[in-house]
Amino acid sequence: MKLWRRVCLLVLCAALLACGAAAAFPDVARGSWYEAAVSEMQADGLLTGFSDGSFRPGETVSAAQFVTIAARCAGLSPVSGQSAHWAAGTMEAALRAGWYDWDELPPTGERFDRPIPRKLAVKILMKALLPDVRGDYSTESAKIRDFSRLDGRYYEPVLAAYAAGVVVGDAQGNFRPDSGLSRAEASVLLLRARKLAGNTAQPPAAQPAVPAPAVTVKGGVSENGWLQVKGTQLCSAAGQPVALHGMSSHGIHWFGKFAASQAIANTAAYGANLFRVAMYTGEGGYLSNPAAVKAQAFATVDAAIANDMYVILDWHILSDGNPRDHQAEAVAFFTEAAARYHDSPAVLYEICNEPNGSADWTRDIKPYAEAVTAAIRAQSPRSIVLVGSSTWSQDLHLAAQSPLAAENVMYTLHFYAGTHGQALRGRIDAAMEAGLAVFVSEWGTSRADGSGGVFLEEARGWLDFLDARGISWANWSLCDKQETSAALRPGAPADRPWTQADLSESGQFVFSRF
Ligand code: DCB
Repeated sequence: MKLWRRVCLLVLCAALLACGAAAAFPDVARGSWYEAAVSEMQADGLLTGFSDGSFRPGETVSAAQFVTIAARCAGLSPVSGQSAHWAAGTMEAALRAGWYDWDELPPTGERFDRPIPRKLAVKILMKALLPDVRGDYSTESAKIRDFSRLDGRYYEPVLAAYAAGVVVGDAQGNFRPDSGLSRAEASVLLLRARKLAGNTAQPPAAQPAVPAPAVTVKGGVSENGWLQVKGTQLCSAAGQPVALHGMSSHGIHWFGKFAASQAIANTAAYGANLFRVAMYTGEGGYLSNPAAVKAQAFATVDAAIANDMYVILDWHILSDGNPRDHQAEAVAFFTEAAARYHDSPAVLYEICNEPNGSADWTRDIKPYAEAVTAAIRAQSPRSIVLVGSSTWSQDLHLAAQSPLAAENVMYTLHFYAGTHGQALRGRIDAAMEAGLAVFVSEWGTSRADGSGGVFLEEARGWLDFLDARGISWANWSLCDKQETSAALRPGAPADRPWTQADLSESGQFVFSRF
């Protein structure tokens, strides 16, 4: 070959490589459970993301998106479609290939942009990639705690998917056939199926390479409705176990801009279904300036509701360590709040952030909690009430010895990964054993003073522990303060969506766990 031809060829190769190596999606968190799957699929040209360069891992995948990616994985080419929808050709090809029936996704397209239910997604991916796998009815159905909710039409593909190890269920062992799935989950599932399909030497029951997402996005208020406590578990109105994951604000009277609509919407976009409104009572907060701080707290609650999130209204006692000192103010405040939100299933009431100092469970906190819970229930009988304990909400064992005689009450445990470990986890297990429902309404990746570290290994251990128990959590805190627990880097904007570069080391880790 002549030299100039070789040079041209080299230049051409370099150009092709440059095009092939697409930039990583800025909203795919490094180290997250889905990162490896998304990058591999992206590298293979199976995922393209949105025109603004984002991948939107927490967004619910639509039927058209799911079928399109499955078609790419299976090498199915589009034919001419029956509607003007962007995916009509691929949908028609999938329909003809028998991946789904016309009544499941009518070719007229009206359901193409709706969330695809998990049962249908699994049917499609099994038909597309692993059509010969079968699962034994009694072996596989025993693995699925909510098998009775699955319509018989989907038995075959779902049992096959469990047998192949493509689907493993959530932390409670549920399949949730009628829920949607996130784009991140869809990528992980499709990649697993694709790998199994391409490697017949691998035994079908092999462990999936990427760990299953534990309880993460479990839908917002419109999906789950009025929450209820059943035994020790927080459940949806329909009685399904639910986990809420989200951020706590810092003190709203200090960091109000990160407790306003755009910041809350940004957090929801990463997959959070919970926001905690930390309304300090002392330190210049509500007790110093009730009208303004209350108005701000309600505006924050409203913004969270507008994003379909559950929202904790937190009476953030801290320097005022004994809740009994301001019981009358708390009763008045929660009476007004519960009257205002009595018809909203979104609002949970955290009535004393962290009692400390000499505050005593039996003498102070329990009677306070009884009075405030009664005031809330007089306005809003079904609302969930979260109760703290002494030693900055670490004395769960004392609450367990003498819990409140009321339904839909949960007990908070707060931890900081650089300070607290096995001893507090042991208290959670003992409290659950005693029948208490536990809610981690505040935790940090730092030490207990909000700085130091970050302690991501410890935090990972803690979250895995919580996930395995279906325990909900809110992370401290959504602000750009110069402290390691802050989820945003100093100077991060509050008036536009965030990129990875706006998130601190803690924020990147925490957001990847929504
Ligand atoms: C809790 C509080 C929360 C506090 C964080 C981190 O307090 F609920 O308000 O947040 O944990 O300490 C910090 C902020 C700082 C701020 C400071 C005072 O991050 O920016 O300056 O509040 O408003 C705890 C929790 C546990 C323990 C101690 C505290 N503990 N504490 O285990 O010793 O002392 O505030």
